[in-house]
Formats: sequence, structure tokens, C-alpha cells
Amino acid sequence: MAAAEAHPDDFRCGHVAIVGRPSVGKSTLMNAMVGEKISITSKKPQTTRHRIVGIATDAGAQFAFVDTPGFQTRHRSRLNDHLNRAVRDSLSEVDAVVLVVDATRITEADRAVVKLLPQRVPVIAAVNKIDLVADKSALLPRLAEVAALFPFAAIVPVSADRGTQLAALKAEVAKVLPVSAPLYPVDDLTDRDERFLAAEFIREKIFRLLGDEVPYATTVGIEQFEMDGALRRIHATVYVDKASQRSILLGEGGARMKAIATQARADMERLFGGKVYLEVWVRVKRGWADSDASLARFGY
Ligand SMILES: Nc1nc2c(ncn2[C@@H]2O[C@H](COP(=O)(O)OP(=O)(O)OP(=O)(O)O)[C@@H](O)[C@H]2O)c(=O)[nH]1
Ligand SMILES: [Mg+2]
Repeated sequence: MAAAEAHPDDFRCGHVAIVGRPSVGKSTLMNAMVGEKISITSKKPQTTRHRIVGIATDAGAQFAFVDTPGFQTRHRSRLNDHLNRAVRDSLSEVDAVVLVVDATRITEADRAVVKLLPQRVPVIAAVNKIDLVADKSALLPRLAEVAALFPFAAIVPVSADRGTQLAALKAEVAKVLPVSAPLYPVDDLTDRDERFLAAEFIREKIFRLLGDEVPYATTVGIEQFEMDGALRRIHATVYVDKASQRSILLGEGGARMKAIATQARADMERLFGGKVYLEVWVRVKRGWADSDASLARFGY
């Protein structure tokens, strides 16, 4: 293929797992390095539930970042077991790992993730959210604390949110990747299809617009995804655990669900580059997060 031949002999490429405890900014970091919102983010822990590859290609390297769920130390459901398994599985199949920690504090949950880190694969620490550390002299002892956790190949302070030091992080990752032609077409941004991304964008708005209970009782299925000329017609169903959660999700006269759908549709139209007609239904499916059959059906 002509495109592959155009890359220099020392071009590097590989899969890079992004791991860490919940809410440290793994998905924000991946999106910032890819340059598009591929993976959903929110202030709430356990936003990411699926392994998702985000691809960034530059002149010297192609990075296939693998965003993973935040590693759980509290097991509340079978869903959580699936999420932790996704983290462990990604660690066994990559060329490098980026461990993300929060520059404001290292916790027991971070230490639990460090215990999972592979010995034979290079691990780089990204100390994220440095924008929140007003007193930069506080950063040095934090970096020393991180260095004591594991024999990292490099430690890079970053801000995923502000885009600070991302080139430095990529440069450190590129150093440890194998020499290889690109594994993905250079214009690809993710390994996931629009159907998956559509469901995720809806889930993101639920995480962002609702309180602390309902998002964790929710999953999204896409019933129909059709092209009608240039228009995408998408029918989605939001599943909740109880009827009371359905009422909360719908809101007064359906207003909350309408806001969720409107915001999700805007994200879809931006990423897909075309108009979207979106219809969303809410159904009660009791115990879906604790049933292997339901979890399999929803792609967990
Ligand atoms: N101030 C600041 N906030 C950040 C930064 N990076 C991420 N955040 C915020 O941290 C929160 C969590 O970000 P996510 O990217 O969803 O975190 P995550 O590690 O993927 O979380 P899970 O998928 O739930 O494990 C969001 O509110 C982000 O906006 C950063 O560099 N600075
Ligand atoms: Mg995430």
C-alpha cells in the first residue's frame, strides 16, 4: 500500500493501555491526544465502561491508545467485575502502558492499580491535572512520591484538560513503542463504530445531567441505526433498573430526557459530520447490571 510505504523505516506503532483509578482523567487524556472526543467523560467515577481504542498518528509514530474503565476496589455488581476484567485484559495485550494519577493526591486506589502493572512492558506515569496545583513547588514531592510507586520508564506531569505537556508525553511513549508500520489507517480515530459512539454519547449526558444514583443504574442500547440519504436515523433505548429511575430520567413532562437527547445529538452530528434524527425511549429492565445475559447483550 502506498500510504504505508510513505512512512520512514524507523516509524513506531503500538497499543498503549491507559489505566488508573476512576476519575483521574484517563478518557480526557486520550481524547486530548487523539484530538477528538471519542471516549466519554464526566465528573462521576466509573464513567468509562468499555475498552475503546483512540488513534493518533503523527510523522514518526502511530499511537493506538486503549482507554479502560477506572479500576474498582469496591465491588457492587457483576458489571464492576466485567469492568475490572477489561482493565486486566488490556494490560496483557499492549506494547506500553500509561498509568494516570492525579497530581493533587495519590491514594490507596492508585496503589491497587500499580499492583496490576505488568513487569515486562514499559510503563509511563502521567501525573494529570497539574493545572489544579497552584503552588508548583508542591509538584516536586508529588513526582517523587509517584517515582517510588513503580520503576516507570518516564514520569510526565500533564494537564489533559488544558492540553499541557501532551507532546512530551507522546514523545516518551513513542520511545518505547516497537518499530512497526501503522496498524490502523492513518485517518482513523477509533476502532469503534458510530453505533457504539452514539450509545456512549447518550450515556455521557446521563452521567453529566443526573445525580449520583441513576447513571449507575443505566445502560443504553441502539435498536436501529439507518442512513436515510445523508441523515442518520437512530433509535436508542435507555434501560434503567427501577420505575422510579425512569421517572427521574424523563423529568417533568419529559424535559430531562429531551435535554439529554438534544446534547447527545449535537455530539453525534459534530463527530459523524452529518444530521442525526434521534429518538430515545426509556425502559425498565430489572437487575440488568447483575445478569450475565443482559451484560452480554449490552456489550459488556
Ligand atoms: N482540572 C482538570 N480536570 C481534569 C483534567 N483531566 C480530566 N479532568 C476532569 O476530571 C474528571 C474525570 O475525567 P475523566 O476523563 O472522565 O476521568 P476517567 O479517569 O476517564 O474516569 P473513569 O472513566 O470514570 O474511570 C472530568 O470532570 C474531567 O473534566 C485536567 O487535566 N485538569
Ligand atoms: Mg474514563
